[in-house]
Amino acid sequence: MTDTYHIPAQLLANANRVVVFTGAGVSAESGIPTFRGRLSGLWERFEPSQLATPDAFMADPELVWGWYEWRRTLVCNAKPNAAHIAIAELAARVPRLTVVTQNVDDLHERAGSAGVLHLHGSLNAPRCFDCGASFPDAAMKPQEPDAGRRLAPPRCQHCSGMIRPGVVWFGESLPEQVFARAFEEASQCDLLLSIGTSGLVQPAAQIPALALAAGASVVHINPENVDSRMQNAYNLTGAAGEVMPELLRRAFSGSP
Ligand code: BV8
Ligand code: ZN
Repeated sequence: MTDTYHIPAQLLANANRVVVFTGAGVSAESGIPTFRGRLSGLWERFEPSQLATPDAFMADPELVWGWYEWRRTLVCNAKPNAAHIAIAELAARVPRLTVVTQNVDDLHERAGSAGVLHLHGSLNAPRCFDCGASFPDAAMKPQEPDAGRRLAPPRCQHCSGMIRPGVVWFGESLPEQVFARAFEEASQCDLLLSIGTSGLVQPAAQIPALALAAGASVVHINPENVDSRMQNAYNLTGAAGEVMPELLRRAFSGSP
């Protein structure tokens, strides 16, 4: 039985510039539902187009705001898991580490990662739909988690516009600088760890392929097998909370 960790651990031990690219799967073991999980997909009860678009918010602000507040409450009550912690530890093990996430939770930061690039924004950065003024998080009181609870969004104290979640909705462009920086790091890295993503949402999904095309190796960490027939692409099949600590142990055991 080939030891699937052997090459990924060697690549990690010798890497200079590492990019960690995460999706909803890295937060699954913290109890945050993924988008397409068979059991608890966030979309189970709603279609993306029904909730994660500006039109959906304008059509039914209370449904959309209530759904995001439910998700924000889940995240407030959740804890970073072993994968988030291993990724934070990795920063001290390699010369250069960049964490790029599609997730809107702050579990990477709460595990100790710094400078996380949030391609799709954050649940903790609400802003006025009309004038864009940011809305202090403290003013938002997450309700007890209830996916279907309708909640009227707060109003902006500058222009009384509706406050919206600080996330990137479908049909909205990604934050320019963040996206450019993520692409830059992916095209310059030796190794990209792609953790817990189905790779369906564009343009974020291009990032692992960009790294491969630029000559990096890519390791997919996912309980489901990701198609890695490409040269220099590897699979570590399993839950991130188990695989990541094991990968670091194999790569750095014996080093101080
Ligand atoms: C844009 C924030 C243009 C909000 C999100 C073709 C057809 C139709 C539409 C399009 C198209 N190409 C592009 C588009 C548009 C669209 C798109 O990609 N649609 C998809 C559905 C096809 N893209 C956009 O609209 C983007 N903007 O293109 O703008 C433009 C240009 C100029 C000017 C104006 C506009 C914006 C996309 C951003 C959408 N916002 N999130 C919110 O969170 O509510 S997307 C959201 O879904 C996430 O952020 C993430 O990106 C995505 C979910 O994907 P994953 O993270 O991968 O999660 P998923 O559940 O799918 O998978 C989980 C994985 O984890 C699985 O593989 C599972 O096996 C694994 N897993 C489970 N447990 C574990 C695990 N892994 C490890 N350990 C475990 N324990
Ligand atoms: Zn305003």
